[in-house]
Amino acid sequence: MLTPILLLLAAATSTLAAPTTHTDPSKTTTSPRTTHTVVAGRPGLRFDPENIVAAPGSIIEFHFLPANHTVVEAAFDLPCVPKDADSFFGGFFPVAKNPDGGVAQSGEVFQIEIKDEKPVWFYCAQEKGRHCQSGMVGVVNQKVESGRTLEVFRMAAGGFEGVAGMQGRVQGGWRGANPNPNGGF
Ligand SMILES: [Cu+2]
Repeated sequence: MLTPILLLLAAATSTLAAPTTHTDPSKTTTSPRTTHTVVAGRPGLRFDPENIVAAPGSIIEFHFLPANHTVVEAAFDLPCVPKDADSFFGGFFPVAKNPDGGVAQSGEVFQIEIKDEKPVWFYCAQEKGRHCQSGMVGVVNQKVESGRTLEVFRMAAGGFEGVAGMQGRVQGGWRGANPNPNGGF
């Protein structure tokens, strides 16, 4: 009578263990770390997704569509200016529209690493069209229970006077050739 019980236990154990080894190949690149793709410039002046949950150690990879977007780190209380002198800034990414009507994106991406579980706020510093005020903002790891949410940040951005980039210096991340041209598309 003992043997069937042991077999059942073995079967149950292997079933439980299986999900822990599962990885989603669509969320990885050549790096073993998780990479979250964010597309800047979908119609409506948005980052997509704009509300990201990312574990420490993972990478956020920004892809850029026409016309000329960027990404800058902000503080929650000042939505459309750099957080400080060390804010990440990807530079601007001018991209021409695809004459065939298909999706065009920059040949370069900007990656940041998520170092801890603190919220990371960001915006587009394109002044033509007032992208930040128009709602082109986003967050990694917002804490909803704190009341400091993406919607509050977006509302503050809408009434913010002025917008600033980082004067052409790319910093706080890696900008280079797009390793994942189909990411997010
Ligand atoms: Cu923009």
